Amino acid sequence: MRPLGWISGLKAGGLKAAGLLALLVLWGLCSLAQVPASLAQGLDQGLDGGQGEAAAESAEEGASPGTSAPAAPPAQSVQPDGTMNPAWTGLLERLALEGENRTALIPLFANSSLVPDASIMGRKLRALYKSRFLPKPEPKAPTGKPLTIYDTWLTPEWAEKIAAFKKANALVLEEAARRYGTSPSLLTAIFLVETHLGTFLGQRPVLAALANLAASTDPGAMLPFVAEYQPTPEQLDWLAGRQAEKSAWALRQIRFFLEYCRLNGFAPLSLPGSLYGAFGLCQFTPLNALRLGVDGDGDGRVDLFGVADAAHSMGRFLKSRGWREDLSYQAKLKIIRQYNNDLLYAQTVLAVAKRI
Ligand SMILES: [Ca+2]
Repeated sequence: MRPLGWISGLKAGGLKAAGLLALLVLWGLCSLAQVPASLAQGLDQGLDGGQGEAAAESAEEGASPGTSAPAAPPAQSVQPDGTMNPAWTGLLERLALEGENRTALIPLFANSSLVPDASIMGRKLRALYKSRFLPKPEPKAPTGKPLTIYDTWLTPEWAEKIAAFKKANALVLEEAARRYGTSPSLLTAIFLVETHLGTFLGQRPVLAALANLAASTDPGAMLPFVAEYQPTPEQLDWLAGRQAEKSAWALRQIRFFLEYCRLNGFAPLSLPGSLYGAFGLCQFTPLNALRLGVDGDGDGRVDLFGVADAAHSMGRFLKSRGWREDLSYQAKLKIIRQYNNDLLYAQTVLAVAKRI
């Protein structure tokens, strides 16, 4: 469930927006019995509000190629002197305090694809500031009329791509839909809006996004991102509090992500994700990948970049929230908004699902 994709997709369609998401539970390879006790406790603590964090994408994200397999991230050579950037030192200490093996993490964090980037937290805080303290502009179509859905996806070009996707994946979509009481069209609509049917999976490693969020603990470093709004001291205090929350959230997500990779045989730096560390066709947070991930194709691992596993996992989320095809429009809207709270997002998913 983020959003990497959908905001960026809207940007690609010439529109701007901000979005949110949310999810839960556990199965298949990812049973609690396989998860270390300290992590299992975190998994047990209810809804991952962070799905929304992951979904609040920046329109500054660009597209990356990819289909059912993860796109390879950019250069991953070890830094020239073979050492870890000091920007990660504090983060590794915190991860060690949480039970991670610091020595084992050093080679990972010495990888040059983990580039320190203050703008990841900075953009997040700027979006939060605007949402909290500035009037929210009403999304409008190019005609100037208020939007009721994002019609970016209802073009002949996308209709052709959607039809091809549904045809190519008909069996797995139908199986997942039958198992979880949803429809191939709804699953396809979510994949479309989230990641352009898996062709827009993120530009940086999941770990790079999460590491930068987690390592961002200095409020002073965030000032350049909100200075133009001339925040008051009280507003800056509020932002510092949010920054601390996001950092702690990202630290937990790093642990969930490393566990997801361990359980499913992925190299942590091989998986691309969104600006906020969501990944796969439906843009699950690492926590939700652990809790909801399903090995839909029975190959022994949960690969959320594959259509079968993503479809089953997404279906599982929908079923967990009470989805039935015979629900009213409003009831369906409510469930989709539990995945991504943005109203236009939910309206768009349902509108697309109805038409395809
Ligand atoms: Ca699988």
